[in-house]
Amino acid sequence: ENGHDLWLRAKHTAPVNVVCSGKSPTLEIAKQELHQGWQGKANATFVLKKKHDKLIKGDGYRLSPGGIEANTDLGLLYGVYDLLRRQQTGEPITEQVENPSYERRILDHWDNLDGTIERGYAGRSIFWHGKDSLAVTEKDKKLWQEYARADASIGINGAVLDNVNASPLVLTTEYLKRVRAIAEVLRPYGIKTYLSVNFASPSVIGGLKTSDPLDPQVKEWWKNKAKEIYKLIPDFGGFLVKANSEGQPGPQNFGRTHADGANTIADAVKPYGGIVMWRAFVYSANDEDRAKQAYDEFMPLDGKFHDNVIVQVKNGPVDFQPREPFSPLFGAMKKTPVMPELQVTQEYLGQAVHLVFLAPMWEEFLKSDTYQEGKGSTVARCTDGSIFQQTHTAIAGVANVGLDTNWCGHPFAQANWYAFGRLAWNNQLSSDQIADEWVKLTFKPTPAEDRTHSTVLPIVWNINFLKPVKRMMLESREAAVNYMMPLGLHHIFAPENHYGPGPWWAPKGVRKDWTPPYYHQADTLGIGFDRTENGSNAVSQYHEPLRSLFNDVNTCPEIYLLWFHHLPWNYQTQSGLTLWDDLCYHYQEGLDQVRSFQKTWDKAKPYVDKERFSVVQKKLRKQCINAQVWKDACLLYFQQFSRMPIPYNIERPVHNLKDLIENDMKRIR
Ligand code: BDP
Repeated sequence: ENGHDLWLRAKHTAPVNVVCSGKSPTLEIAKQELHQGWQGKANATFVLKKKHDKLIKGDGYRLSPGGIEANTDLGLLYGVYDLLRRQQTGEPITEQVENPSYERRILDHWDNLDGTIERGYAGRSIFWHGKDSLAVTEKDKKLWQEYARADASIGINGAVLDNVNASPLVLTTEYLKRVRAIAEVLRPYGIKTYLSVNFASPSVIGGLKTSDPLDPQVKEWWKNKAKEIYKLIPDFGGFLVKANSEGQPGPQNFGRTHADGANTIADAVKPYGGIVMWRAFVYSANDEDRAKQAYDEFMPLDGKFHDNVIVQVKNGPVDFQPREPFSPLFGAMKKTPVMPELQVTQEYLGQAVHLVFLAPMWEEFLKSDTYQEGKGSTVARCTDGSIFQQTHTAIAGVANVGLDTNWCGHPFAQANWYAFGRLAWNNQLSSDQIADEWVKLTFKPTPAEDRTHSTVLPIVWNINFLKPVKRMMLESREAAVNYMMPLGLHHIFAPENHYGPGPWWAPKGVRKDWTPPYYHQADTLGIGFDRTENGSNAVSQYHEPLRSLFNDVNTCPEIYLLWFHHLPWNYQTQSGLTLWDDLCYHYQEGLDQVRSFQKTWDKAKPYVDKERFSVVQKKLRKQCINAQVWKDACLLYFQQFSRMPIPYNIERPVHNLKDLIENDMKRIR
């Protein structure tokens, strides 16, 4: 068992008679999946039928015990995956219509053309192996097909094939040919290809004197490029752009706005139905609170973007932290469609070492109420078209997929890929439901399978494996928050690799907003970033009643306390403890939680294959060691300012601060 099969493990158990009159590569896949995965009544007849039905939207479908109806072939395929999932997990198959929450459900691969992956922790790229390996091999195609199948099985219908820090080369003909080959494999599974593009491409590879988006030659260049691409890939999805952010070129280099830049590129793909996803991840090295900058730059442009542009916004206002409040751009922009960008790869959440199930974080985000159009204006509703009229709706997840045999590095990181797809399809799903499905699909032994343990009664398996493992997953994100940055702390990571702690890291000459002390602001008087009206006033970017709620320390949710407030060490929290003591207890709690995960997993041993058992066991051990480092590093460092004792009923640190600072925290993995 090497984990390569992900959640797609249904073995042929019974013959089925599939009735389907249409013909297409997608329908062939649908039929094949049914034959190979059917677990219903033997020799039953199952009908796949294209039918125009007003209740079915986009690639949605109507599922019933005897068959599936959909408007599109892809809808039928999605219905088949749903049916097979229900057969495997034992969920009822009653008549129901399933429609996707978002039109575009996209994975962003931060894959560089040389095969490395920015923030990838599961090996090298499945798409790129460098400029000397642009020829497509059978091995490539097999892997892309497996990838496409996994995506389609959870409803993902788009893939951005290269890093947002984009190389202009991806738009040259030799690379585009490889993109075409990838697109051909992905197409029958309903996955459109997209590319991240470098804003300076017209001058870098086009030989133009400028990349000014208002220059007629530049406009012409983008139009011709789009024409070339659509000739190769008629269903090409469009472009993703990171501009004027972290050193990337953009329209501001030419005195133009984000809207000018986005519109020029959007106009080029418009005739072919393409879109531009323009990222709002911008912040410059100035005195303005970094958390405010995306809103400040983009709000004035609301309504200025052409209708095939979607502004892509990270869930939080800073950067994929273990916990952030939602970015105030959600809901605020009313005339411009906004799409959430989530990070599936765990850059700031333990990478491929820590077991952290991200669905609870995304659920918290999607269900956050922005109040923009009154109560109930959740981020989910502000982005899926149910509140604002939008020509396009979309959601993106930064992928955690690489060449590792098990795709994601950590067996449980597969659950985050799964969860992203499921939430993109249905943004109302609960984390509990997603974890339940994933654990059953990924680990449940079928009677036909020859596992080392004897046949496990489902009920025993449910009690001894499903329940505790699910509980561990559902608790794991809060555990990470507790041992890394509880009570609203954020971005106190070691630099660059963002894995271990580095609250002290602030060398001279480094941009302040790249150093942890900028974010925690600890001094002898207290800790936390003052974003109230008396501080940076970031609270003003939120709609009432949130603005006042966050602004007032007495009503600010404690999970965001130090995000919005700078408070004295002896400030009394809701628990009745001093802030310092409460912080200590949170760090201890996080560490204790990881220890309990180790026990949970050890107890699960009889119910899981040797291989995955041992991989996860080893990783949990590392996670525990690292959680201890996090706790000791943060408490010993902050204690220099609080000058208060660590509460005597929690464990003493086992490291010395000096050693921790001298040891390169980047390498604690
Ligand atoms: C940060 C990552 C960096 C990305 C950047 C982005 O550390 O590697 O390039 O986000 O999203 O979190 O553009």
